[in-house]
Amino acid sequence: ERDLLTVGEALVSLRSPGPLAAGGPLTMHLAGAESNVAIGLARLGHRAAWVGRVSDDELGEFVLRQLRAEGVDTAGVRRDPDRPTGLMFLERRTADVSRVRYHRAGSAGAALCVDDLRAPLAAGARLLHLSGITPALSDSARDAATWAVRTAAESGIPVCLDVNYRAGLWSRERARATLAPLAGCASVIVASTDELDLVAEPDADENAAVADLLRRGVRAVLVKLGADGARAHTADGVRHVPAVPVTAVDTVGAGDAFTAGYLSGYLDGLDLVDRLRRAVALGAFAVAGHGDWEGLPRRDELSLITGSAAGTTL
Ligand code: KDG
Repeated sequence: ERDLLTVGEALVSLRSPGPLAAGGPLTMHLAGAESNVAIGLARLGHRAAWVGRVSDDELGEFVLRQLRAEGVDTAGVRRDPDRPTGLMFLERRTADVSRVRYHRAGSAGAALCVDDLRAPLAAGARLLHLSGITPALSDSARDAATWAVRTAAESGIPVCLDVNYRAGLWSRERARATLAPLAGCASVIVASTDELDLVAEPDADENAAVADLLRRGVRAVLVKLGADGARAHTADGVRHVPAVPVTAVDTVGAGDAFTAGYLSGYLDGLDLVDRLRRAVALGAFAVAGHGDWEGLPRRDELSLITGSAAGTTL
């Protein structure tokens, strides 16, 4: 059986080492929150599948080749002959500041619909993962994401929802109207502190949002704290783990790596704190290397940054 099914939009990311307006060389990479998570799990030896739509041209081919090279199952991917693969420009503006610009309106990924997901979901998986980016892409993608989450929950497949708010795609009010009801179907919610009120009441603080989510059946609420590590809230209370100290060179993809680490720990049957430790370890690998997912570890590399003693429990 498959361990993980993820649903989302994969993008081609074009990275510029300096100001975009000055031109110069760009490098081409695969990006996309859900495909990043799938790669993170595949690197650790789990059977991960990604579903979405890509263009029927060279860029769609590039996305598929990258995912296949990483061992991600792409059998359910639809090639769309009429729409382009979405682009993301990542511009390193200063050593510490990068800017993101999307060209994704009307993309193949945004044309995702319920029918694209029927067969992949019927094939089953131990977990379904989605981020709040997918329902923000279009009305049909919102319907597809909602259908997938509800169908998985009804058939007993635990759902992980990463809020992943993207201000360029929708307002906080629209995000909350879609994501708050969806969150009640999830087993795991991943959020940063400023995203929690998007899955609960407006202006809810962390404790109020967590109480609301746990009351609605969510089993674990994971709060990413960046360099301060992460907290997990469950019915048993709250646990915190510190971050793994590394030299951060690129924070894009860190949240997806964190989620992949947590889900890997879940699939391996680790307890909550060890899941969190694996989550922050993968987050550290992501920020310590360039690219969304390129620096993520294989299983035998987990101890590289955590020391061999910690590595044995990871
Ligand atoms: O989490 C990293 C993602 O933000 C990046 O890969 C692109 O999916 C993406 C998005 O929509 O921002």
